[in-house]
Amino acid sequence: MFMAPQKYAQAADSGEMQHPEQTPAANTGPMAGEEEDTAYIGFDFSTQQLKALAIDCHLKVICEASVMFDRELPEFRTHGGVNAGADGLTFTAPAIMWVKALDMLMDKLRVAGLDFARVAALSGAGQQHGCVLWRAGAEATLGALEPDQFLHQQLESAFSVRNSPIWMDSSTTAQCRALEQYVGGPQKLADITGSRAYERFTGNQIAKIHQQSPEAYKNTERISLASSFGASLFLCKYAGIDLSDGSGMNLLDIGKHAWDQHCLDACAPGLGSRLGAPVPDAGHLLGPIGEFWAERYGFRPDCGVVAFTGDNPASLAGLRLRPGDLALSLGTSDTVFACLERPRPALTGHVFVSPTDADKYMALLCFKNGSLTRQKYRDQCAGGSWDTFNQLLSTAPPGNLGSIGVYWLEQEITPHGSGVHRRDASGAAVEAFDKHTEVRAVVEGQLMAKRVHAESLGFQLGEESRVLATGGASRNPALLQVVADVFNAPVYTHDVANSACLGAAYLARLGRCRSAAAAAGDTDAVTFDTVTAAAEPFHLACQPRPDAQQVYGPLLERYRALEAELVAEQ
Ligand code: 5FX
Repeated sequence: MFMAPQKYAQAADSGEMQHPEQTPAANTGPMAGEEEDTAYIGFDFSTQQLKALAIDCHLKVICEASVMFDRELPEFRTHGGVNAGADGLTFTAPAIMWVKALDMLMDKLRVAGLDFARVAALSGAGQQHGCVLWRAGAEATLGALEPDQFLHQQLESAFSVRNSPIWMDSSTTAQCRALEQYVGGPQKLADITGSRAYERFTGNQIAKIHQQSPEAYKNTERISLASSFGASLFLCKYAGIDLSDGSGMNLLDIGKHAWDQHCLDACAPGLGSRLGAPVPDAGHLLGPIGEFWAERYGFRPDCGVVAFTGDNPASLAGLRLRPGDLALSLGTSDTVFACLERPRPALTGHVFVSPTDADKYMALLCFKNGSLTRQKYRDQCAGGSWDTFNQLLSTAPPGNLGSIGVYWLEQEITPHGSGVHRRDASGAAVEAFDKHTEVRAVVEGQLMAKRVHAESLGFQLGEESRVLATGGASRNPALLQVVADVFNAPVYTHDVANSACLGAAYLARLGRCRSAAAAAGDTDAVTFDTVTAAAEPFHLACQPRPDAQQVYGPLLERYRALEAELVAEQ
């Protein structure tokens, strides 16, 4: 059936396929312990910039600010916020740059009119996996910060390793293989920590530092993730590592919520004491903000610091994903997050403790071949026009009459594979498809991969499941219809910019309100759902076709088998 993009628009206008929907936002105002003007801040120590956003107790954004590392801190000579090593594998960023950016960001927030005395609690997100090594004596420095000086002047020599390894690093293959061998193989490691060994995961990075710079390691009194590093700056003492972000280290037993001694031993001696105990629950109130902040910026002395988490977990919180939901971020590379009740760690993808409820889990899958691959086929088959691409997509019927393809133009990480592989309806390998079959095979192949890998990690689609699409391609209705059909679930969109900051601000509210309720003897009154009930609703973008399961059920099985065959061959 051909359906031109205009038809989709008409259908949307007539309300047939697309209408603003979802339960109306709950009209909640201040909760226990809040005033009408109470505010929360969420920070995001991300790769290219440091961002912050403040919300009021109606969850409305009242202030935003950011500092771009390359442009505003050129003295650190970063490119995209990172320094690349000559080997092409090593990627670092100077922790002192993040500190200096925080000095600048606080001034921007003040200039933007944020009254810090309104802030009842703050939390934050950080790029995952990267770590900061604090030199012996650094906690004493943190505890004695002078309010009349910048943070960066006082913390210049607080780090035993100046350049922190970050998530883009892939220089630790030897350490990864050693860790997997030490614990009994890659699946065993995944069963304990939620992931097989990955180069960017912090345990492997620490093992490399210990092997290559033993003196620096010896002189390290504490190791933080980017997230707990941010929290430590505000607490003016070391903050524990959040369970969800700590799941990206290959060190945490995600079932027991404790460091796994075997993994610690495999990476470096004395590692447990350098990491400190992980924080016990999601949205955990660590304590009040340090005196430095009250004196320098006018924070109230009882402003709470809630454990910072990773940027992906914070985004999951910002999107308020429920069990059975799946978020699809369609960007340069595509990312999938999902809430899991019963995880099944696999050799592909990651299982983390959930950032919003530590009894649950989240899945994270990164697909390198995302937008750039779609664009390549737009250029090749549709003369560079998304309209023509959508028309071609709609010309081929759902299920593509049995033709499927795997388009790993870049070396794919989910799963590990490369090359372009096409199969016709009989399963025979073919060299080429006609244009409309090619376009549909690209889109269906990418989406089937997401469903197959999410399900391999324990994700289960249910009656109530929703797919939440974000990122550039989530504005393409033809593509969203294929998402709805492949997942056999309604697709929603949401214009949340800065979902990590927003999620962190929600977690700040959770930590603060839960502790106020507990102090009043009502420990169970506050959950992540109650503190976010007033958030902006999502918008229904499209519903699956009635025959979606019939069409894609068998195709998904064929896709799964094809991927397995290709991975085995490579
Ligand atoms: C997730 O595992 C990643 O490595 C990245 O998404 C980083 O968190 C980006 F900051």
